Amino acid sequence: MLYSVRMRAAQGGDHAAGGRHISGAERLVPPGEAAALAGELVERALGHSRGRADFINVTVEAVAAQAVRLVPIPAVRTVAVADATAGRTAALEELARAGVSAAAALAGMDSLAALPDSMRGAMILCAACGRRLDGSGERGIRVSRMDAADGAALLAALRRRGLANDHVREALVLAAKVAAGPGMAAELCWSDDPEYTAGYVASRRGYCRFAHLKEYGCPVGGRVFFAAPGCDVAALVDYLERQPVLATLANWEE
Ligand code: WAQ
Ligand code: MG
Repeated sequence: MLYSVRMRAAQGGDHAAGGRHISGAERLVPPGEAAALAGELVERALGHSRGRADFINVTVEAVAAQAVRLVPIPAVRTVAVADATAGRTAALEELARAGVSAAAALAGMDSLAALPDSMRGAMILCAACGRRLDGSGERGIRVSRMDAADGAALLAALRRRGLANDHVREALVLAAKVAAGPGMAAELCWSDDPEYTAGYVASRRGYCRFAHLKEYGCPVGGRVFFAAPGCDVAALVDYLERQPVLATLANWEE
């Protein structure tokens, strides 16, 4: 038995009542780790650089071990870019290589860049025409019920690459789950933490990092999932929100 432990924090009340998104986290742990983790996530929410949370929701929910699916953590590449403008140009090129049309890639980039503030979840766009496919509005689709299969091994592997920080670890696990989704073509992401400018494009080509996808100090980040044309959006959303997933390093070369 595993427990899904998830936290979402907002300022100005519950997200559902219009509160501003501050922080969120998703983990999948053995019962013995759930209580300490819940406390850790509350602490994280209270100390977040996006601002002081006045609403924190922690959910702890059992997940049947036999329901868990294993997915591979994508290989990581880092593209050196001088600033956010260069990073976004390079990210558009990577999206094209992943099979996203130029129009859709630009629509995704523009949707993130135009957000007045960060959403709690992600937008799903058609990888061919760029149209928004999910009906979740300003909330976005929240990917949930995932973790690294072996957190210590992932941390060690990231350390060897000089990438051992929470942002990379959590983003890799999320990207692993998303990339394995039915009908998924690619993902575009940059952080909503004002001091963290990096972002990535993930696809079956791997996890391609860019040191800068936004300006330093900007509190607006987000995620766009590009779905292949003809994708069953309801099945994809159900997978993203509900399918328990552990991400493994199986395909990583050392
Ligand atoms: N499901 C869907 N969308 C999410 C989720 C989730 N579980 N978690 C975050 N988001 C969305 C939401 O709109 C956030 O505002 C946005 O993504 C950014 O989230 O290789 O730190 O947790 O150096 O701030 C990427 C680069 C860091 C890491 C990403 O994202 C690297 C990051 P954050
Ligand atoms: Mg953040």
